[in-house]
Amino acid sequence: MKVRQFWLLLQGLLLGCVGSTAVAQHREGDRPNIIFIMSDDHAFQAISAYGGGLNQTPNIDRLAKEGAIFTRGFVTNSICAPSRAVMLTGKHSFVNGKVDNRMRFDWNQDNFPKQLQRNGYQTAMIGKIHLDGLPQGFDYSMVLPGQGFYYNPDFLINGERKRIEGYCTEIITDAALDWLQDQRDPTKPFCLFYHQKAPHRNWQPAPRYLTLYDDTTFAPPATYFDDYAGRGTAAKEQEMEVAGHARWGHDFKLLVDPDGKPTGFDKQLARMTEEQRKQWMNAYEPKNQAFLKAKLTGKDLAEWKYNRYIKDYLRTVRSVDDGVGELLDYLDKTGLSENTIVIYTSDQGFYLGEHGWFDKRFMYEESFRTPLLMRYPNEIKPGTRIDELVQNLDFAPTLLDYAGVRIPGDMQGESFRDLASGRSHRWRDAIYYTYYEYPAEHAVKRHYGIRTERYKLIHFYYDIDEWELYDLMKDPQEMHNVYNDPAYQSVKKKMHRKLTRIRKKYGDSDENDQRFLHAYLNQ
Ligand code: SGN
Ligand code: CA
Repeated sequence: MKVRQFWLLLQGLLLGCVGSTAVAQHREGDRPNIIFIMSDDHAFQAISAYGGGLNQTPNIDRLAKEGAIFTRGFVTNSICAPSRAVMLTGKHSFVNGKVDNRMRFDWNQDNFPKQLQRNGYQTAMIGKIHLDGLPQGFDYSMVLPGQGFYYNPDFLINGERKRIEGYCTEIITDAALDWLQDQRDPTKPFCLFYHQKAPHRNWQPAPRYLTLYDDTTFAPPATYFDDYAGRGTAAKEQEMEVAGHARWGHDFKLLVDPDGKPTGFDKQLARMTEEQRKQWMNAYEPKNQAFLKAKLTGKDLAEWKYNRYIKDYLRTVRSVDDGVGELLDYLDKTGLSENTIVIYTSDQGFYLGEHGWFDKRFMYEESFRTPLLMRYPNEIKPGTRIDELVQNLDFAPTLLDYAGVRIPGDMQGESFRDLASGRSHRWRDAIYYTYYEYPAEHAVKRHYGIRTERYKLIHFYYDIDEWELYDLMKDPQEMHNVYNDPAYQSVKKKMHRKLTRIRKKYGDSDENDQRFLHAYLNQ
């Protein structure tokens, strides 16, 4: 029997049982299920499918092998909550209104899960969303309030607060599997948001991975000791250097600093159970004591800090990858793999020591770019590689397209469904970026800019007025601002023209920038 006939028969039987006309309109076999996996601050450099060489992520890599890897996936605003708002609405920050982490998000506006719901999908949101208020567009939500905790986190389950004992990444995976197994309505297609908090700062690993990489020494990236000489004020004045700004307790997990002063990290341990604390202390105290005894200085100290940072970061990534594996296994086991789109992405990229940094926010590549992998056996050939400039702005229209739902005219992104299937390679030649959260933690100045395949033009404003231009082909690490280089004057003019055009296309302006600045300074 053909698959389609089988589904029709099955739906007929179901209809007979439940007598619902809604089921007749939305046959499960017709429309794909969606599992939208997002982790928080997961750098593409820490996914082995991207070839970074740092770690192994065999489960996330499966999506690249069995589906598509996007080599130029970008965000529109490299910070958590705004990025999620863009992903939900398909609109730039200055249109959906959530321009920085502090501003309130208006859940009453339309979003793509609401559209899916209206069109017969069952929807659920499990994990980190970082947008306050009860999530709208979901039949079920189980979300971390704010940033959430790694150990024994609280959740808001359909709005009701409950503390769950265990490790955050594993709890979120279990909850996603439980939802698929027990709460899913098999007569409807589903869209599940499975969103991890990890590997967000402060990078606390799971009990089982506290000593992973203890026997490895990681060499910092080539630009770790960057002195920012080739760039302007913004790169120099940030506060996100691993060696200079990360904290002894919060980030490096020392109970006392090298001068013997308590760091306050014990307060974080207080959240753990007796057993968790014991395991933690057994794993960290020997390495902490060895560090304090060694009395490192200068370059050695900077390299130790990088190692403590990257190991904890990669340990948390390991649990994320495990969770993806469990989910993919579940889909295989239940026969759902074929008709389920699985997307893996992050709310933005992250610096893993490049330019000496952790955190994100900048329009420079490591934080502007974000991992993007997608599997959908019905349409995407295994081993597909996509180099076009796609953005998180495109998720909403793309997923609506797959679901057969009309894409609202006011969404600003575009469906990349045809790119993924190889049906067409007609695509945009430039993408637009904005960043607003300044003055704030990490001191990354306000900026906006445009990126084409080869060039990037950025304008930093508010307390400075500086332009930067990068030739990404000759200078992929963005070490040399060529804005004033005579050889680049015609490129510069062209990029300025493009920037003006793209700002107009999306409806952005200096007035917008001033309006959001005013709101920010007066909140
Ligand atoms: C916290 C972190 C910052 C991070 C922001 C935003 N500090 O404030 O390092 O930039 O979140 O991250 S911490 O002391 O709480 O660890 S975001 O991903 O939510 O935008
Ligand atoms: Ca984030």
